Amino acid sequence: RRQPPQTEEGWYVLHDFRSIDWDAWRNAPERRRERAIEEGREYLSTAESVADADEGDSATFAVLGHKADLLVLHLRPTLGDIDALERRFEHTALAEFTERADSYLSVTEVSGYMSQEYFEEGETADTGIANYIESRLKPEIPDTDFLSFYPMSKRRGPDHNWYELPFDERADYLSNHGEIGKDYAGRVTQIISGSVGLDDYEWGITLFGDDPTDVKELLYEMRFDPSSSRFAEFGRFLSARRMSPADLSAFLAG
Ligand code: 76R
Repeated sequence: RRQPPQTEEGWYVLHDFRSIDWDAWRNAPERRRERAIEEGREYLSTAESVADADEGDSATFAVLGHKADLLVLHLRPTLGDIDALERRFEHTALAEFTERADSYLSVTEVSGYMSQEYFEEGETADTGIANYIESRLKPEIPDTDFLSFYPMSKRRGPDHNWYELPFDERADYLSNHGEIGKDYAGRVTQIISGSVGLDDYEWGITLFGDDPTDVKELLYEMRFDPSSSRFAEFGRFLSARRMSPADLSAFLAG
């Protein structure tokens, strides 16, 4: 029997990618632009202070390349909270200058591969594990300069099918995978969120670091590890830099 790992879910995660209509922006009268900056800044700083919910986190990023211009990352306890944030943005004067470039919906997740005791003992699990689980389910967005986001799935091919492996084999793969990750502690932090049934791939991977080449080096090393080389299928990759809502005006002015 192929046993699924137990999982526990935490906050919902929305990666909200917007692109700016730069022609419309340049052609708009000064007053409209000022209102867009003011309402955009207000929206972003209110979201970042989590004024709309009891818990969660939000952060703003400037996206590199053609895929989008802005990324607003939201983590909230319910889908209702996420839905309200999406809608509230549409009602700002800034939204008049933006298009939806992309989006990704997922939920923070811990799986029972490494922490079987926690799932077996529940409430009585030792506080080390409980704290670890909590930090995965309710992550604070790390305060780093660089972000890399991509969705991924585990392969279901004729030769390599993740979902037909026995539990213990999957746990071994992930244990080796985790060892590689640990070498990058302090340089790369990740938020792994599950998206089965929520979006097109099975997980959203969001990596944070101050040096983009640390992220590149980690991913390259993982490509050679069997848990990625045999079983990983990737979607699109997006790179972004952290930006303060106060910098919106400079961002738009160029
Ligand atoms: O949480 C843990 O530290 C336990 C070990 C661990 C698990 C179970 C772990 C560690 N990961 C786990 C699960 Mn991971 N992870 C990815 C990617 O680009 C690629 O090749 C893959 C994308 C990265 C970069 C990454 C980083 N991991 C998973 C799963 C779920 C599998 C399932 O449930 O079936 C996916 C999809 C996935 C993908 N992982 C780590 C990292 C890093 C940096 C670590 C070390 C974490 C630390 O020590 O803090």
